[in-house]
Amino acid sequence: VDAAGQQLFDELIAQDSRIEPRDWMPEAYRKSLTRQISQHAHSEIIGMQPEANWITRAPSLKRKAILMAKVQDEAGHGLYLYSAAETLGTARDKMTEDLIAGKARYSSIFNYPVLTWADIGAIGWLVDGAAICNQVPLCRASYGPYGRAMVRICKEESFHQRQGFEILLELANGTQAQRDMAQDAINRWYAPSLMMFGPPDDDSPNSKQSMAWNIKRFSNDELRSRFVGMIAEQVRALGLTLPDPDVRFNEDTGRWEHGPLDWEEFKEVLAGRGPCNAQRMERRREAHEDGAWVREAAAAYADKQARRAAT
Ligand code: FAQ
Repeated sequence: VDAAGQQLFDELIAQDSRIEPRDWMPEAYRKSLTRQISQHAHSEIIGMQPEANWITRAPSLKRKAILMAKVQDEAGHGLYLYSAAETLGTARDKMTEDLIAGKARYSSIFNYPVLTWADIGAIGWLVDGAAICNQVPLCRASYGPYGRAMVRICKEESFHQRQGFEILLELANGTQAQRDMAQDAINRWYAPSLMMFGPPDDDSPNSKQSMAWNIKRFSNDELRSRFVGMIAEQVRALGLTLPDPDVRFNEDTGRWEHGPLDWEEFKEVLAGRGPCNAQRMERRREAHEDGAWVREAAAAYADKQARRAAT
């Protein structure tokens, strides 16, 4: 341990200042951040799949263009986050290898199937909504490159959320069949979106240390409760309902409450046994193999440029 480095690090954290890549930092801080940021990057990249599958089936040219732009935004977020993670010393190739090998985590939410067009609305509204709730506080994360990346990402996510809400609003104002389709999508995406915030506080091994390091600012349950309050209000504008009779604002605690979640299902999904885990991983591996020639060509080009510059 570098005693002077540790002291400076502790002071910066105590002042709620930022740690930058050049600064000394404890190995455990570096490791935990690399873990969280790389998982976040993988989620953005795997998260492209459920929506990309619907680009050809979007109901109009305008909807296709909007959905394509959203999926491209997710790719951008992924690349941005891999770059942030790389500043901690792990190469992007290594992170990708870990993902391909099935050794790395990505968000549980992307292992659920997207069955109808209304699901694209529900994903935008609920999944991007949960992402924003979780990520706005991360804009103040103590690690500079991560916090700064979050600022831009949150701006784009807000736009995605509006996009999803607007799809649901149009369906909610449509025929009975369209309203039913929207309600069904909300029913299926509600619980998985609440699980995006991670396990309950008493079962969240990383929270305490991450909060002490000013990476996380709120606990998993606190953020989940905020999100429930947000969607409980918004669902009324849709004239639809949340599939949870226990949602209520508790005047005494000042917090929103929800019914029990199936944490066994969450564990199954994390263990790789969710409805779409195998398909998502297979598709990601295929894309990696199919893209090999692009990486080789880019490397050959960089080599050529370097050789030219040297002569
Ligand atoms: N899925 O001790 P904690 C998006 C793991 S948004 C899978 O509470 P922590 C946008 C956790 O990693 C989605 N694994 O952990 C988009 C840990 O495992 P480990 C991505 C989960 O880190 C929208 C273990 O459980 N967002 O992509 C999940 O303190 C539409 C114990 O948990 C982020 O990644 C889960 N839901 O808190 C894209 C946000 N929850 O590593 C496309 C940044 C927990 O010890 C389309 N991340 N685990 O083996 C975070 O805020 C945190 O990492 C949490 C978890 C809150 C996810």
